[in-house]
Amino acid sequence: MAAITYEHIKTCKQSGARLGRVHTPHGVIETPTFMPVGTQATVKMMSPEELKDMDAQIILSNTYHLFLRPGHDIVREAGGLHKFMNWDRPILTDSGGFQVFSLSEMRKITEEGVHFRSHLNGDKKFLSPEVAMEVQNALGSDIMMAFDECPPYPAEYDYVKKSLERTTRWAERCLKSHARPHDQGLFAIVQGGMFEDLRRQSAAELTSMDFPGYAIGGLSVGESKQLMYEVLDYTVPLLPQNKPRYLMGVGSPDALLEGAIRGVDMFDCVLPTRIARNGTTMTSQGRLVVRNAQYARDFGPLDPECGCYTCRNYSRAYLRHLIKSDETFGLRLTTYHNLYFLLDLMRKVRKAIMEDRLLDFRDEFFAQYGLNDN
Ligand code: PRF
Ligand code: ZN
Repeated sequence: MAAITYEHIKTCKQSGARLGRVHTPHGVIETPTFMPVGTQATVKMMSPEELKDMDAQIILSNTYHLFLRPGHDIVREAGGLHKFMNWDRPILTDSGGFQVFSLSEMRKITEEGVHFRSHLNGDKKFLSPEVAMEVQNALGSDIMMAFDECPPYPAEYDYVKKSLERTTRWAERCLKSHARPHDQGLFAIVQGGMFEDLRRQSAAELTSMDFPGYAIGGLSVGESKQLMYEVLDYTVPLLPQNKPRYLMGVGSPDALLEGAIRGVDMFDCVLPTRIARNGTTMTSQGRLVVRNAQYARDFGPLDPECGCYTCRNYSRAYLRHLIKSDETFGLRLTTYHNLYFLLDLMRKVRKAIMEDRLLDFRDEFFAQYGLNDN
């Protein structure tokens, strides 16, 4: 039995979105799903109990960060990432291919891999397909990502073509050096920038190899939402029907809806947790900056339509006070709410797919939330 399998439940007759289940060694994920990000082996501000309480089904963590600190040998010695961080549900780990480009300095990319300096202390480091597999095998994540290159945006056609061809060769090396295919599923990452023929080439090369799932990388890198949706329009249909599809680094409510409508099953993004830590919240009426003076005497809940712990127990005025006073409890409460909001949105998406009404649901959602969110 493969480590990761996709069970298709139904396709929304109105939108074409998929309702499914991804089976993993640590349990089942109902899709479409949103994955909270726990870069440093913790979802910032949240305990595993709180994540379970809001019904997070899977979280994401990062090879790049855990490789640099504390080091994958320590996580292996702890008995793997699940035990280390006390999270017994599924974990997906990104490969470091993206983070090394966004975080490290003086990186040098060669066919062999990427030489870079740690953003923590300047130490010389090296990541390659083989190292990314060794680290993720040590972490023991349920879903591992292939080591890829995410080209910047905009980028020249010739650069993007050479880059995706290297990403294909790296994916082959990942498959070869993956030591635990029986209990860890390795997903490939389709690149190709904003060029249709290059997305086609990348998808063809990667789907000719047998990965248990496929991700779409290289999006949400500065292009417009409209362009991202166009790329999804032609890229998602290139992916196998019988395997999970994951859109990397995308998590605004509008993109979750538009992605699901186009047949994406999994999403992750730091957006809800990051904005929560500066006092910005997502509500059924759109974004709300609870720090703002206008909420000083607002004793109602953050979002009257939300059933989360924060909204059931605390007022906007109290949240504003905590955040203005630099009390971390305030950031825990806004983080809890934002994650709950997106997980709840995905529950509603799954229900709408079940009822063949996801396009109607999208229109109803936007009528309240407003367009042009980022
Ligand atoms: N590749 C990897 N991780 C990623 C991306 C990618 O292209 C993105 C793009 N938005 C986010 N995270 N490995
Ligand atoms: Zn809430």
